[in-house]
Amino acid sequence: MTESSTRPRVAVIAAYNEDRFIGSVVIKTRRHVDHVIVIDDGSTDDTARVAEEAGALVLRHAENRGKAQAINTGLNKARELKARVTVLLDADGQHNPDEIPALIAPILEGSADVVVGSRFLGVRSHIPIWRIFGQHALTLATNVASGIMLTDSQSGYRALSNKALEAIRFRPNGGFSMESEMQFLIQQHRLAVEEVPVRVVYAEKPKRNPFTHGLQVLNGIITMVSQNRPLFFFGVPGLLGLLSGLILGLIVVQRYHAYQTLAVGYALISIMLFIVGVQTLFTGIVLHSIRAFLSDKRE
Ligand SMILES: Nc1nc2c(ncn2[C@@H]2O[C@H](COP(=O)(O)OP(=O)(O)OP(=O)(O)O)[C@@H](O)[C@H]2O)c(=O)[nH]1
Ligand SMILES: [Mg+2]
Repeated sequence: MTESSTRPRVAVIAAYNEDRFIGSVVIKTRRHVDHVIVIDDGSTDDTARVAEEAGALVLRHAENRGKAQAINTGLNKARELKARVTVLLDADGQHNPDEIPALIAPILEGSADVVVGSRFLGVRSHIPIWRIFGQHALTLATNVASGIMLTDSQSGYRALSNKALEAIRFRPNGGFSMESEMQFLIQQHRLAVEEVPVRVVYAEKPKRNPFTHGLQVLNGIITMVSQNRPLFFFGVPGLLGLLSGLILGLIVVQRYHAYQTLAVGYALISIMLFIVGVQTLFTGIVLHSIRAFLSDKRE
């Protein structure tokens, strides 16, 4: 037997006030992995006790620190256990643990570092239409911003190889944009990603306002793209501003030749667009160089 095949399969479940579901989720998950780690994130109900009684290793945050921090705590433990494969799934029963074997297969076969359980790949779940719309909007934003194309950027059902486990650490204040953040980390660390179809259950009403939640994720994506891909974030609008300034300037010159009158207003707008465009583009180039310099120093 090779050393890697004896390493454990670990599941990491972030849970916040999920005592109604966590017991059955842990029991069903234990059928497919060697260790189930539940991070109780300052729940005010019986989540920790139920999870422990169901056979999970429970780590507790004294107060609520958000999903990203909870998953970081769980991944630290998975690293300590030298996990061969780490599965992330939700505590509220929306993910079916019996799909774990299919989810981890590409990792055990060595073809992927990250496997995302996609709700929009072949298998149809009963998902409310407004949710599908919101999910696709966030996926489009995440795909364009990160450069990694997935059909479901927001799925919390994922599996990580040992290499991905070493690379993935979420920003402490990432909150609910951690799924999008993982897509940036996949790009940054050149991890091989695959998607596997999963079926989800939305039996209950959403716990948080989906609109506010969507905006929080979008805010996270904007922060990440400005930090991780400054050339894209500043360069594209800068180039657009610069080009529209140039085009408007050419129109002003053409009209001056035709009518011998200077369209002063348009001329000023064209100069302003040009200057702002050049400045934004240079901001992108400078930040990109600083980022490249810092990452060279880190290596
Ligand atoms: N650690 C931690 N986990 C959380 C927190 N809020 C939610 N979770 C967990 O993260 C997972 C996903 O959260 P949900 O609230 O179900 O998010 P969702 O599935 O997008 O939305 P719903 O349709 O409302 O279920 C669940 O396992 C929750 O228990 C939190 O503040 N801290
Ligand atoms: Mg949920």
